[in-house]
Amino acid sequence: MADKGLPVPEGYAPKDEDSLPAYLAGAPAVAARLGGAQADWRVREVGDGNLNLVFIVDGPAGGVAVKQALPYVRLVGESWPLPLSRAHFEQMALATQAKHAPGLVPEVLHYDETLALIVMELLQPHIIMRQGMIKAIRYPGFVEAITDFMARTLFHTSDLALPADEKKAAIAAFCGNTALCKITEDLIFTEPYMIAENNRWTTPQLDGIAHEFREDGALKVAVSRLKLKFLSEAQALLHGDLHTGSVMVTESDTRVIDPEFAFYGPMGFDIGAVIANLLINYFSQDGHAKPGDPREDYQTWVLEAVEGCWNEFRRKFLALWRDRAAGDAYPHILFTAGAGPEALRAEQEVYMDRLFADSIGFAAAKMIRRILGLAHNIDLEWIEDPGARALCETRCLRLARDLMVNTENYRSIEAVTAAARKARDAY
Ligand code: SR1
Ligand code: MG
Repeated sequence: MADKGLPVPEGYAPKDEDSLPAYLAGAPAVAARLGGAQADWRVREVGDGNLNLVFIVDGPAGGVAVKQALPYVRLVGESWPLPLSRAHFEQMALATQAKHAPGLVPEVLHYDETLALIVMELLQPHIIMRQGMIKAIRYPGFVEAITDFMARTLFHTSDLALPADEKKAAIAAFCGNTALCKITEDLIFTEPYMIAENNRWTTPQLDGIAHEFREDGALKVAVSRLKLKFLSEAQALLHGDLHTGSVMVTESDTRVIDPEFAFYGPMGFDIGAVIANLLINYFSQDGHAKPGDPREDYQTWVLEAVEGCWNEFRRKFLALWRDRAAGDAYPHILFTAGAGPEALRAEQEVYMDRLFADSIGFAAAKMIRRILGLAHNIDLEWIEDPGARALCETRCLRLARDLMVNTENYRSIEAVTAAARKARDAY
């Protein structure tokens, strides 16, 4: 038993910089990656996320990253218990993602279920994409990589690719990740629309809009429809937290990390997360621009990335559906002869339109939660002047509300980026 958070299994204890080397010395794949002897290894705790401990360990031959779950939410403290089992779901998700999207996730070198601890290859010289975007660094390979990741992981874990028995077994394997899903259900789909202890926003500047959103019946219905989808549509294995803080990049390499929120849910939730976080960055750039450091060209790049993310995802997903459909949905036998192929092509358009609408709705929910809810994005948080920050946030909130309530008005991703430009001019 630990003295903090939830009860933990016999043998669990959080590692620290002193105790980690001896432990890693007992993991052959890790010791080989580090090289030399235990005494040569340098350990730093670098976790700045909301939930876990993260260590970087350097040895004479190379480095590793170590992620260990705590029995509580690190951002809040021991008062918010959280099960260690999230590490179990994370390593299962990493294995599935590595199978379907090889080269786009970190290699897992070692996993310890009792310690809820995963050792991965150290991604070097990668940085968290969000931090690069705040400095207006472009990532020319991002759209290609993230759309590969989403198209492959979502398609190959869906009923379009899997026989029903395999799909149901996979749902069962992930359905215990309920505590992490509950965080999403509360923090994204519920609390930003009510008075809640966790909420915070730039005050007093956003007090009015926060109140307006709490009184907005149409918005509450729209977000509740999205919540119902999140609760009930087990379409595919989601990453579950696919924001730009879950992506590590160089200018030529992209890796998706941190799938501890993984579960079978609606595909649009992952796609929307990517779109939302790019749009948040787009609006934040006005708060980072300075004389001599204009950000308009970068904003153009960000909106092109938004468009690329949907358009390339759609093209790749449809190509997989054409070439690799082996699942029980849309049985081949019904669509091979006569009017079948044409009917299937028409249905694929309908399917993608529905997925687009879901993605835009989920994107909107994620934009709102990062401004009015508990966990904010440094894209906006690092704008020091509260007035400038509030202006960027207001534009983002106004767009998000329209995307969520009037989703049917947005028939293409270009309509979304045009509305983002308009929101920037209007407020
Ligand atoms: C209490 S956890 C808050 C947020 O951090 C994670 O990155 C997820 O986005 C979660 O909603
Ligand atoms: Mg994370």
